[in-house]
Amino acid sequence: MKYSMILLAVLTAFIYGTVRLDAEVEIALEAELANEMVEPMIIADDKLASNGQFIWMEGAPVAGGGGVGHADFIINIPEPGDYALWGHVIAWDGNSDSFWVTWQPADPDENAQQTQNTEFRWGVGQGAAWHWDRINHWLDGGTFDREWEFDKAGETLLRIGVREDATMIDAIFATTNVKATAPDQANVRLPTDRDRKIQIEGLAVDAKGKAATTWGSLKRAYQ
Ligand SMILES: [Ca+2]
Ligand SMILES: [Ca+2]
Repeated sequence: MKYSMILLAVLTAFIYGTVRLDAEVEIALEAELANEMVEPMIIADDKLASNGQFIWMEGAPVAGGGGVGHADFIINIPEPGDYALWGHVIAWDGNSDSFWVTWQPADPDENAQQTQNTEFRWGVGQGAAWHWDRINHWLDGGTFDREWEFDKAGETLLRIGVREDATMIDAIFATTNVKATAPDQANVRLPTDRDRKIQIEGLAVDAKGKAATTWGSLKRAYQ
């Protein structure tokens, strides 16, 4: 009896330790594999981008412009919890360094391009080469990293909306590591072949097992 208790304690510690090691959910997405895109958000080529492509509203840096078009991503999160997002981006200057970001159902079904709600305004870290930037909200009183709380596992809808043209996004990384403020700490990665396969096929596989998907009206309209 005593030994079995010890064994149970050791096993529990082992399992707990193993679970803790694998605790963070990490999902890597290609921007250009969005479930739906609305122009003038479009796909463009760049040899230096992951998978050779990125998305943007085409435009000249320095100049203004933007405010219309978006990309939608259905992200199937495997467990409830708090999530952070990182974007692999280029932002040339102060006129080309922002997007609107909503992630339902943690965020409401709100069209930030219409409401101009700064809660959903992402001030993208500037840089003329591809780099990671944690998605923040750029409030009038300062810029703060965002976190999204989901009550249950399942489908979520991430929308990246154009705010300023010429801002470029190549890839997105979602993680339950909300503490990390630097890309290395967050273990960010560009999508692998496997990530892309999951992104392309995941929805179809899931849809077979369900009567309807929450955002079933979304199609891969641009393909
Ligand atoms: Ca611009
Ligand atoms: Ca890409």
